[in-house]
Amino acid sequence: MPKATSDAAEATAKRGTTSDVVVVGAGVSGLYLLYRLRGLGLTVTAFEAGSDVGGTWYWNRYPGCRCDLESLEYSYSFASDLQQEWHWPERYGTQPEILQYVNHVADRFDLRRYIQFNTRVTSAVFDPERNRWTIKTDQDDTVDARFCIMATGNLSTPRTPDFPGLDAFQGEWYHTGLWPHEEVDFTGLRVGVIGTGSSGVQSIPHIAAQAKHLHVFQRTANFSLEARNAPMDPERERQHKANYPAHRDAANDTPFGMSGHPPPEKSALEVPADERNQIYERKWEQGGSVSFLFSFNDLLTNKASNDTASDFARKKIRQKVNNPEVADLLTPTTHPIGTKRLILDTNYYETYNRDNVTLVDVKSAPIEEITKTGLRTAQAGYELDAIVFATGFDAMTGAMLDIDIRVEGGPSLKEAWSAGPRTYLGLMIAGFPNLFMIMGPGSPGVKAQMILGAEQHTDWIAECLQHLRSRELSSVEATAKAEEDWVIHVKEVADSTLYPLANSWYLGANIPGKPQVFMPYVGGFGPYKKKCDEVVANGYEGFLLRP
Ligand code: NA7
Repeated sequence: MPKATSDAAEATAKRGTTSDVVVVGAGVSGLYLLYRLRGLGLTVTAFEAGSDVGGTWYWNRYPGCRCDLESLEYSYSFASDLQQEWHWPERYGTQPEILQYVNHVADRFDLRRYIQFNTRVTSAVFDPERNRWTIKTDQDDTVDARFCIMATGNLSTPRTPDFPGLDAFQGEWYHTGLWPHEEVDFTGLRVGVIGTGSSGVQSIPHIAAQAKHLHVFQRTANFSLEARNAPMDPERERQHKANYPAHRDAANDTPFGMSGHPPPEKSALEVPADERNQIYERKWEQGGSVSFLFSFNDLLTNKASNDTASDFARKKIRQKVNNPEVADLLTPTTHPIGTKRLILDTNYYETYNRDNVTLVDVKSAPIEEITKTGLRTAQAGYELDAIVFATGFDAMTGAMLDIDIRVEGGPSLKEAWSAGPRTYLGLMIAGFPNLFMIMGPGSPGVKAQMILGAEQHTDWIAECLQHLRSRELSSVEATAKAEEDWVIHVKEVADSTLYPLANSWYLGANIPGKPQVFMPYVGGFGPYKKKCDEVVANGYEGFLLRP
């Protein structure tokens, strides 16, 4: 692995220097920002809490961790040579492969030199007199910058529920989102996994294969489809690469930012049951969540249509799980399919047919405490040598709210967002000039292919900074009216879908006390991108540009 920390960047920041831009985070968004903004001749300082690049792919090292979007899509489009030369060995990238790719990008474009690693930004304060941000870190750096860009990620603040007793637990415990860099060996151990979202579902088959016994503590049964991962088909790769620009263009015009899935034209209720099931069966065989949800055009907007897809997926679960009581528990009943992140798995349900795996329902009998030797639910005690928290993240707002962001003499971001996040386009916040977000709440964010989203936001910001520079303007800020209208629009669009029917992290429902506001924009990546482009064409409509 190349040397992570750039001495030059560290020395520069410690001096209390100035920079045109400070970027917070060196995941896939932060790296492209560095590439793009350095290309404009701007000085950029980036801070990263981890010891290396990668963001999500740096932190989430749990066994079985893999992207749920196909690698040929989930990759950067900005450099033609890069996308032609990089070979993805499998249909879906594993965490180590994606991390290797992100490292390759950092080296190939010589981006490490601008990043100070092992450094967490603690505050960002804007001085309206000087139109500049002062950014401070936990390593005593102070940087004075014209612009601050939060590339802090949507799922980057891991959350461990505050069960009493964890401090006294005598075994080892882990969070999937903060996994150790060294391999964790569960051989011969009694292990408990808490949580059955993507991280739990991906890791459970791997942990079960090692552990002496695995208890899975499930609160909500989720829908999971077979990923049907496989080695990359060379012909598929050749064809995709031969048409890469067309694939990327097409992706820009789709709801999820993914090419190769023609939008369905029919409602699920327009076709007879036999034909409908054949379509689901075909999509099921293909694998992949976008493909399945694109079986019909109303699966995420019409409950009766969705019921047909949900029932199909429920039947599949029952076919795979031998014990009918366990199958019952694993069958989702609380939300329509697709309204929580649809999971892709390999051998998840089959894992419950193993003798060394026990499913525990912690909805009917919640976990009450972690004991010295395991945990106790309202019903029983469990002896465990290791506990894995696959309990998710303070999504979309957690990382930004962990930083003390404020304007001198004005409210802090915490105050501005006390009733839930408010943004214009998920790019800027009224009252916080020259502060940008990459895929903030109110943008498609997690609901689209994230690398495409990162590129689209970065390109938009880069153009905006160029616009300011060419007109000798020094600040840009979302107007309160534009923000208010956008917040209303994001809510209206969400309310026209089935998404709000699920207690999901899209809504903040997984964090006790978090305001429940539907955070991603679900009007589709294509329409969202068009809106961002129109705003520019109309002279930065909804933004105040100041000399
Ligand atoms: P998720 O999807 O938020 O899943 C977290 C899981 O942990 C979920 O099953 C939760 O149940 C469960 N959980 C959380 N708190 C508790 C408590 N207190 N007791 C029992 N169970 C609990 O996080 P992931 O890391 O799996 O995935 C996040 C995203 O990463 C994923 O959507 C992909 O986009 C990639 P709940 O459903 O809240 O009842």
